Amino acid sequence: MGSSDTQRREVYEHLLFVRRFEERVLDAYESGGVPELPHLSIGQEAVGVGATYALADDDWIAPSLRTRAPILMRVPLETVTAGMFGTRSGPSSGRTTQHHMGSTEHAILGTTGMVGSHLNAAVGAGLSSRQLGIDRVSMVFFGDGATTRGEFHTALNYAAVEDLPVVFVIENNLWTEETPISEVAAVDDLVDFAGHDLPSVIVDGQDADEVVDVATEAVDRARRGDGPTLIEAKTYRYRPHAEVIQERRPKEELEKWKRRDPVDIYRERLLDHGIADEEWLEEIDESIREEIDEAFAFAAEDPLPDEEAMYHVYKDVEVDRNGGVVR
Ligand SMILES: Cc1ncc(C[n+]2csc(CCOP(=O)(O)OP(=O)(O)O)c2C)c(N)n1
Ligand SMILES: [Mg+2]
Repeated sequence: MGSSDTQRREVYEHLLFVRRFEERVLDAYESGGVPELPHLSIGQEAVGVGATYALADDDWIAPSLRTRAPILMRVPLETVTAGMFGTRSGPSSGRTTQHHMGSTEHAILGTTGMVGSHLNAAVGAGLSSRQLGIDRVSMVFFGDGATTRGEFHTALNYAAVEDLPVVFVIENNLWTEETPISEVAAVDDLVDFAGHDLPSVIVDGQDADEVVDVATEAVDRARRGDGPTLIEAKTYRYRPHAEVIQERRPKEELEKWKRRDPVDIYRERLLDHGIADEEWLEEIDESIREEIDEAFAFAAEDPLPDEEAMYHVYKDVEVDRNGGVVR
């Protein structure tokens, strides 16, 4: 990565922030306090952080259900945290959690519960940039599972035919829920779905510098008007698909990937290159933990949405204000 020491420290801060936030979410979930079911990205942070780092603030991002990094890098922490608790300061004032959230203000396209459904929305954002003559690249993150869906192939094809400014980022964590992607994809490397006319690249998704480099090249290409790129980041999640799902992946596989932890890799690099010292690393960790604690404390006090928030969403609304249960 051809960037300055300051930029590298920034990348590390983002990596650690996402890690600490999700650890805190897991902790809160396990102690019974999060209404939203966590689908954690712990282990995959370098993909979201590195690729988002390559974008300008107003470039569009369409995250997958698991991509937390861009949301945490762009949206105020209190909004995201309140979203998990379904309180009034969350996205849409408590009508939705943060799981599929979008925010026009932060150039984040909301996704839906349907795997792959956001790919064509991201291509549409790229098309609108081109039609309007504005310089806004569109980057879409999705899991390996989405590459078996029709939406992926429609999106790739249309973006390639029209040379749209879109960057496709596959977060290939090798599993689609409890199925190994190798059993359901007709190619070994998912970039092979790109065919001949669409540039594609495989990247080590555990190394944020490498992700920044390939994403920067793809974003530059999109900005020049040379069209889309497909990036396949090989990565792994440390947690089960969602916290209610029993872990069935081989223990040795998980242990192997943990030895290439994205936060550890980056921390060691900063130390080896004299970009940071232990004291700075500890200070950053402490201030991140404090910031997250404050956001959780904020959400704990944040009121539930007004009953009116549920009008035109559910029929015959009844809100139990003590438990916040909507019947
Ligand atoms: C069309 C569709 N089929 C099935 C599901 C249920 N489902 C939710 S997430 C998921 C797995 C997605 O796997 P992948 O795309 O690899 O993303 P990852 O969870 O690994 O990040 C499935 C099957 C769904 N939401 N939508
Ligand atoms: Mg997957």
